[in-house]
Amino acid sequence: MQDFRKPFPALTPAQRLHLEVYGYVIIEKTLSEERVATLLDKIYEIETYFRKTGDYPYGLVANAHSKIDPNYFRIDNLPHIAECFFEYLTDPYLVGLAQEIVGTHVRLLQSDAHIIRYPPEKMERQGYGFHGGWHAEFGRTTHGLYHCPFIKTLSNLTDLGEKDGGTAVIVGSHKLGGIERHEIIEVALQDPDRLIHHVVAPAGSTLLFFESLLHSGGICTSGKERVFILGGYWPSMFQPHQGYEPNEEFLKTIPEEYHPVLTGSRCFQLENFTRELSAPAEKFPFD
Ligand SMILES: O=C(O)CCC(=O)C(=O)O
Ligand SMILES: [Fe+2]
Repeated sequence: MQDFRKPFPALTPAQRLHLEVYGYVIIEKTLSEERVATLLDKIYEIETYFRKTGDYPYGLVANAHSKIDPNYFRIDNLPHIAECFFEYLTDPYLVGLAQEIVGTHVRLLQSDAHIIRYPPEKMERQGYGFHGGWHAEFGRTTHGLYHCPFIKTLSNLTDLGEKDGGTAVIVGSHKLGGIERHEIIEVALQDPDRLIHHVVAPAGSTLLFFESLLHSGGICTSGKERVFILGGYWPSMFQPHQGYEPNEEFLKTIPEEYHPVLTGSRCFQLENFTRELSAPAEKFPFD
């Protein structure tokens, strides 16, 4: 089976420990300024075209999750829409991170890009919308380290300061499968300064998290627009999420080695990617 090479371990020991304890880790500047600019241009170009014509360019199709509100534009199922999206979603380092924390070979189950520009008053009125908490019990532990089948890489394409509404997370909630979600949320809100963390990071950074972690869009009080792109990954033999099926025509145009991550063609021909906490990260980019 042809499959492109990814680093393993992709995380440094300190990054892996952060993820273990909090359920998320932020890796700063995973994307170069040039890649950030290219992604931003493409996402804005699609929005501008849509607002002008009421239609999507590049054969993009809306699914049940897509949004066209004046304050929120979201597009979905992206690998075949533009080269920069394909490169992002199949980036060997990002897929390496996904593979390491799922603990085996992964496939893409969802991909989306978001532009959020709510006025601050509306944001504050709406408050958090914590969700996730996705079956923490499905996780498994190897060498004392937790793996969840469903994980996300979420890269911010705009700089995120304290007031810019970066993703909010309830720290450590990724392992709290035995407690009702609403109870965890209510308790976390009793001491948000300690129990809720927000992404504050320069553009091009990546939030890596377990979907079992309770998370929400942050509350942006600065009025700054937030743009991000993300990939959701899970084991190869799982199905794509509805509306994110791979584009058959596009698959014919790309090298074979990219098929497994887009289609799950490895199915259950899986290896275990399990590490010890102190194992150093493999050098990446490769020599
Ligand atoms: O940062 C956000 O707005 C939340 C994103 C989110 O919920 C997700 O990617 O699953
Ligand atoms: Fe989410």
